[in-house]
Amino acid sequence: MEMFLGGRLTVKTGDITREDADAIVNAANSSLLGGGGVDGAIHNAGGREIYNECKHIRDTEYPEGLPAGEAVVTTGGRLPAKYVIHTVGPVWYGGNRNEDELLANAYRNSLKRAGEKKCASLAFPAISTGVYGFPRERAARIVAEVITNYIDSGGVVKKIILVFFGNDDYRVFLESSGLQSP
Ligand code: AR6
Repeated sequence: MEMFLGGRLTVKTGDITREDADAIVNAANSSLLGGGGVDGAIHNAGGREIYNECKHIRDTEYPEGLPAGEAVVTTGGRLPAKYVIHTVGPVWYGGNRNEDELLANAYRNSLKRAGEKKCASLAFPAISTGVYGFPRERAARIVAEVITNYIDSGGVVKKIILVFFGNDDYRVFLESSGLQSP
């Protein structure tokens, strides 16, 4: 585990479904109705209540699906976290389809939603770097920049946690993010 940005950013390995933060972020897809990877793990661990709220949001607010870069909030169900913030990262098509900006938006809008719910702590998985194929090194630089700017501009979420599922992903992030230990 490493800390950055005056202790406000924690970078670690682990299973995000076990994080005891006010909210955790789900790397969902536009359907909001579940999938594999971290999405599957969150729905499995959190239970049916999360799915039911996602379905309601889908039916009432996003009949065409949640666009990439946007974020919505549900209960955390049986998870330790009070809320799950579902965001959709971009699918990587090579870098010329606005993927960088969409990834930054997914992080920014998740932080915004967490702030609206007065969350003091928020944990993120490595959005888009699994099935969606976003290069990990490039994602690391973007994520570090978004979080640095968020903290510098006085964002209400006091503690941000980046949870990497494997040691290799963790190491790549630390080597690529450009963040300096205090
Ligand atoms: N805790 C933390 N990180 C995890 C966990 C976990 N329990 N499980 C997986 N990861 P992915 P994406 C990591 O593929 O690329 C889903 O089917 C994983 O190792 O889950 O945004 C959705 O429904 C990787 O580093 O998300 C969408 O269809 C990271 O989480 C699609 O995948 C993200 O991998 C979204 O693809």
